[in-house]
Amino acid sequence: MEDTEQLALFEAKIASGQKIEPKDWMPEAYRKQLIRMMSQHAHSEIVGMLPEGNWITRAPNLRRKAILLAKVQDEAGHGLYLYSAAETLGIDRSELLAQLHSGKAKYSSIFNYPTLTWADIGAIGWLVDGAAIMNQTALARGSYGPYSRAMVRICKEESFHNRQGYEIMMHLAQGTPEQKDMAQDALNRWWWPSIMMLGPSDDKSPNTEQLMKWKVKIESNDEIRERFIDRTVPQAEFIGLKIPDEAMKYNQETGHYEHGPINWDEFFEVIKGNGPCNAQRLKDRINADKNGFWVREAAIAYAAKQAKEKLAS
Ligand code: FAQ
Repeated sequence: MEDTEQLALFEAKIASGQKIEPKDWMPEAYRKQLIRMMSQHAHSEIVGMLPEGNWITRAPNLRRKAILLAKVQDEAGHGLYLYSAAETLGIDRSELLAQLHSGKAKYSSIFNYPTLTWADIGAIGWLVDGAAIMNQTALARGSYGPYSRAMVRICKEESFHNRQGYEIMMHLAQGTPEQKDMAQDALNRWWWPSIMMLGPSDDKSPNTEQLMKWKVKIESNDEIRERFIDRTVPQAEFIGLKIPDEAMKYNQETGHYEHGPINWDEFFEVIKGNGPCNAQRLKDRINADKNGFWVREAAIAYAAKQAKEKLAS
């Protein structure tokens, strides 16, 4: 078939709500966009383990430690599903990881901020996982089969993460005045970066138009941001914390909150590599990769040995 015919078929499939599967014909631009977005997403999951991993040894009690360990492990699992899903597009994960470690690939801006107190672990679960779910429940309805299916399980796990984060914040907000201050301070520091992690405003988002046309993205960055804000502001009020935005107000007519200006200069600086922790995160990720080499080598050797024994029996 001619490319024009293939393209018409591909677009008709998407318009009728069918999924595109790895062996289906797809335009090169669709494949490239998906590799870009899915690999950035996978990198975010594994880099996202670092700021939280920082608190595993300092969790305030055994219960909190066990929950945090499980959460960080879940993020590694999400990275695994997403690298596997990206590989269905004909790229090897070693190449994707090389792009991350060389600083060429992006990962979410949010993970370039430091986790200074235990309350930051609460704020990440509540706000960062909360924002991630808003985005990912939309991506679960996207057109590329392996990506959208990976999102279903990831969203279920992120919902649990979101609740554990909110529960930490609730406890701190009901604790001593110092604990409440710690929760408020974490909210002050994580609010704006969480709003920004949903991507630049629609007028500054070059990829959205094409991605929405192909139903990879179902909603724009600003639409998702509005939904996240509408859901999160009442949650802050419920536990007696204040959103650090003097301009934030509820508009009775639209039924939505209106927020103050977002510092997009800060966002673009962070994604250029100039955020507070970019250099540290990259260094830690490269070390984690080096230190884990023997584990991967041993796992591969063990799998090969088992396969050989199975063949011989
Ligand atoms: N950080 O044209 P757009 C998580 C870049 S998972 C860095 O609007 P697009 C779970 C963008 O790549 C969090 N860069 O781009 C967890 C593009 O540059 P490029 C990650 C960003 O793709 C929780 C340029 O700006 N989630 O948190 C960011 O249409 C706790 C122009 O932007 C995903 O990756 C950013 N925040 O929309 C883990 C979801 N935003 O590539 C551990 C999948 C934009 O052209 C602990 N991705 N850029 O050079 C998406 O939904 C989309 O890619 C967006 C961006 C919405 C992130």
